Amino acid sequence: MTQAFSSLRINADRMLDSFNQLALIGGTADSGVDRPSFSEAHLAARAWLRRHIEANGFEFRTDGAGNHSAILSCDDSSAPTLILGSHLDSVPNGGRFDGALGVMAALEVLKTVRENGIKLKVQLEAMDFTDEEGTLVGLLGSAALAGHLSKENLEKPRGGRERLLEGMARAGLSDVSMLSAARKRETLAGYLELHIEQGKRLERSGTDIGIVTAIVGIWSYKLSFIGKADHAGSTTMEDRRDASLGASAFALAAREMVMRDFPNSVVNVGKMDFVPGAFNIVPAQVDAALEFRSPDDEEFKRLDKALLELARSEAARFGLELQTEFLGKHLPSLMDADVRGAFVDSCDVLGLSHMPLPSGAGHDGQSLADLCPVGMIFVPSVDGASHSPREFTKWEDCVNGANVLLQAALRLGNG
Ligand code: HGY
Ligand code: MN
Ligand code: MN
Repeated sequence: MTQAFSSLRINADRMLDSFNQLALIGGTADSGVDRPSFSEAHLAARAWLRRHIEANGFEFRTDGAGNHSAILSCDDSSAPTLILGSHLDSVPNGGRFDGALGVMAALEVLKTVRENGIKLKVQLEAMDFTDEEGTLVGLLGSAALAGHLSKENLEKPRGGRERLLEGMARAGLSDVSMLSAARKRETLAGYLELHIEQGKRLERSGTDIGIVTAIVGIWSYKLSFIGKADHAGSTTMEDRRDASLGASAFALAAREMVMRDFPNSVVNVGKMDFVPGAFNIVPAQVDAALEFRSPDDEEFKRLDKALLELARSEAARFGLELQTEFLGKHLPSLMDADVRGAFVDSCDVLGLSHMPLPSGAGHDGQSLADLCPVGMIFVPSVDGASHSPREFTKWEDCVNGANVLLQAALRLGNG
């Protein structure tokens, strides 16, 4: 059956049209998007998606986590579901391809399968997962669907409990609904995602498609360096307990330590909030958003210990107190070998070059990897840019990725 459909292709113009419509929602002047989870722009994008799904004659579904999906049922109502998807939420002032391309390509696959009257042995579901980016929690919708979400995750989210409650209220969701979204593993046939690479390896090697081998794990903390507010003019330099010094020294030292001792890992201090935060007050407190990533569980434990020890020593160096708050973790996960094989076969049928790639970015697939077979493909990012309005992928590469997604879905959906 799949051989018969090897010449099938998605409708590139139709996908471009829906992609461009979506990119306007929360679009920024420099052709990026600003759609943080449950912001007005993100809610507008979700509403647009629902209208688009229903206008195209698909059954629309949503769950207690606010995941939105289009359903293309097969003849056997008891058959499991193959989910294709990604996410519509973005980082603040991000790019228009991260997540959105995967959702539009997933929908385009359902449209192409239906209009060609193809009968698979699985239900197909095109999915937009809630809060993939972690503005609120991170991989929120996929973790909820997988049954991995805990009350703790919701009580201590990395975006702050207040923001999460406000966001959920805007979307008509709650802790209770979030925790009700889990699906049974036997209902899932697998999960496939097309995503931009967000790095330079495909572009540098001139390769069309990256076939993801593994997705890194991600741990998050809030580190509070606590000193003493004082007059910025009349307090001598020796007398200051300046919280900014500990936070800044930690950020520099963490980078050096990871580059020296943890070559497979990365560390990021993505935000520092100064309190009280004024020109003429010695900073009393600096809250730092610490995130670190590794492909290896064992390395995480060593890295976690080393970073916290470093934070304590840098705080002590400047006479500061240190408070740490653990804000969750996502485990590293391996992609499924059979799914990777289906992607390889699909690239070969399409005459597209491909290479195996580990993912330094987190993705919803890592929530589902212990529940069902999961696989991802990447398409090249120009200059590796992402999480920035500079994010760009050539449309022919987007179309290549969507065709590989289609061919793999036909292979895996045909049992
Ligand atoms: O942060 C990430 O790795 C992904 O873009 N959510
Ligand atoms: Mn993404
Ligand atoms: Mn992202």
